[in-house]
Amino acid sequence: MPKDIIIDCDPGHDDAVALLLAVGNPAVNLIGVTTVGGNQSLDKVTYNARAVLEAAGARDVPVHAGCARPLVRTGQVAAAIHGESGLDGVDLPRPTRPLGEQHAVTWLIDAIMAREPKSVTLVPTGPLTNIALAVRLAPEIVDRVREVVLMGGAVHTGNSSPVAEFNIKTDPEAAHIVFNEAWPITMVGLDLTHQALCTAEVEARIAAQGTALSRRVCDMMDFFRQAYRSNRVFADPPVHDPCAVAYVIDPGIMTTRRCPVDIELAGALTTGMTVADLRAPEPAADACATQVALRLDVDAFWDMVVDAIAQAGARS
Ligand SMILES: [Ca+2]
Repeated sequence: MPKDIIIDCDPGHDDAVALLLAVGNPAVNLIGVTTVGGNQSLDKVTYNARAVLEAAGARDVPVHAGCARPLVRTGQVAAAIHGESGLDGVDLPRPTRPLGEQHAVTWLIDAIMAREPKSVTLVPTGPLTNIALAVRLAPEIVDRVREVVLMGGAVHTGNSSPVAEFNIKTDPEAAHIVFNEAWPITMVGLDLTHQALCTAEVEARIAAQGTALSRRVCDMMDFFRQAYRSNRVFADPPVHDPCAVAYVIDPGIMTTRRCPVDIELAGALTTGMTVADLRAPEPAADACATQVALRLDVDAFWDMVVDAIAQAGARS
């Protein structure tokens, strides 16, 4: 049985690849997509999510727009990395499926509560605003969700600041809420995603598929590579968000370490840091609900992503 997942995202070049991995891999069933202001404004990322699904031939997947800004702070978009549109460098088809009318937060709650307990996995790949509001509005979802597998945070590094990752730094109060609930959380952070580099070799494998979708993915990756070369010390772009989907598909694709994680809210230099306590030996699963992802099987990851783009490209 494929696992039911909901991707809560802010596309975003790497969010787009996360959507394609979910659409093209038979081990997961993408029951819906929710959007949140992050990499760009809510309107832009919501349009991008719908356009990516259109390009992937996934017109049956509902999209609901959520929160336009963080709970407390002023949002800051990542235009240097993702461009003015949030998904610069690629020409995508216009979405044909209308945007869902319901707010993402109430849709998330309804979708979780309407299904069997422990059947829905939440995969947030943007700021955690929607998830935090959902859990405050309907705390009963904590016990109903199978697990939360999120892209965000980092144990040993940062990108939005020296020690904080963009999704968490954008809405640290929301992250604080989400990380302090009792549901199982796997934090797929920068320690891992910086290993998921889209090299020229990987891109050549995608290009060789020769579909309209594969050409669009290559356009996206070309822009993303240039953005990372211009703004960061990367020769190839780290494709963060599909790593979280990959963990849901096959947890064996990465090495994880169970440890307490909390979110810094009041640091002079460290606000938005995911403070992971690695001092003690690894706790048992029943003693600690959070784990952090550390090592990626890079070859297996790209095999999975390349194959999903081929599957989605063949049907679109
Ligand atoms: Ca994202």
